[in-house]
Amino acid sequence: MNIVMLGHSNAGKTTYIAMMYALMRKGYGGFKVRAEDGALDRELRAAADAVRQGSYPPPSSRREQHVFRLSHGRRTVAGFTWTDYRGGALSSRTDDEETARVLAELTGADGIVVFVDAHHLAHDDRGGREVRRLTVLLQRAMEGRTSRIPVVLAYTKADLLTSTDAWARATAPLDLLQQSLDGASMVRAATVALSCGPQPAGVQVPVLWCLAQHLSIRVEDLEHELAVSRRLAEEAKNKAGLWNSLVSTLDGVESEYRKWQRHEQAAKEEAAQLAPLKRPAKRLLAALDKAREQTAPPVPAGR
Ligand SMILES: Nc1nc2c(ncn2[C@@H]2O[C@H](COP(=O)(O)OP(=O)(O)O)[C@@H](O)[C@H]2O)c(=O)[nH]1
Ligand SMILES: [Mg+2]
Repeated sequence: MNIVMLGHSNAGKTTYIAMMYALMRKGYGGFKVRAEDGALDRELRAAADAVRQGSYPPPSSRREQHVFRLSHGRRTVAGFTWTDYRGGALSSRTDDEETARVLAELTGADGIVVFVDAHHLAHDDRGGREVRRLTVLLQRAMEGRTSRIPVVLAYTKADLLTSTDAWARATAPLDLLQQSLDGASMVRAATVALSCGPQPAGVQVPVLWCLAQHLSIRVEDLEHELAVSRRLAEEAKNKAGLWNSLVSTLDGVESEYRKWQRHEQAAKEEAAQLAPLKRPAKRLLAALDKAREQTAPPVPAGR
């Protein structure tokens, strides 16, 4: 599972990953996230400590990919990577090659978290123009999708926005993006207000949304495949008989008995894949509900 962070530089991506890691490492709703790599573990924890004390990570421009493991109790639920996508693709001076690269990144993703700087949007007119490119890129990436994907729109630096008025200004430029995400049949969209500082808020929502929805989609797909295999097995079983076997052998086609066995085997394999996923998927959704309850919605009342 690959989750991609997308957002202009200074939106708060690096800060988020540090805070998210520190909080999820301690655990939430029974789930824990751990970096396999000890150096990464230390780096992210140190960064989170710094953020809590009000100093933020130094900017960097590399594409970084962190490898994490999600566990519940002593069981590993899933491995996932978290990609900090920092290219020039969001700037106005970008070229086709860079655009193609970010589109490929988004197309291949299993979850996307879009970061927008709520404070910047509320207080600087340039913010609106900057999110336009983000909107176009995401719309293009979602257009050709054939599989479902969780997408989170995260308003960062929510702690700096104190009035409903400021929120209205911050969210207005994202109206179009919000609408197209809500309307896209392949997208499971969520919106969240994030504070990553001494008093963190909403931090669990993006990661839990992506993990819970991705796992649920996987469960639904497997349940569907299992139902189909079982039906096909049943149909073949009813048609199987000595006469059919004989005729099939003479005609050189697969007999109903063979079909029955084949679909039975497929069903068995699908059921085996499904069983260990069902419970964690359900529990993740419960943890997500709890995280969302504790978060103030970014959209002002009355909209
Ligand atoms: N007040 C506040 N500032 C934040 C928050 N998150 C990030 N910042 C600020 O935003 C700046 C850029 O953050 P960074 O994580 O480096 O952004 P990135 O370029 O998207 O990785 C930091 O230096 C912080 O000053 C937040 O939740 N609240
Ligand atoms: Mg950064």
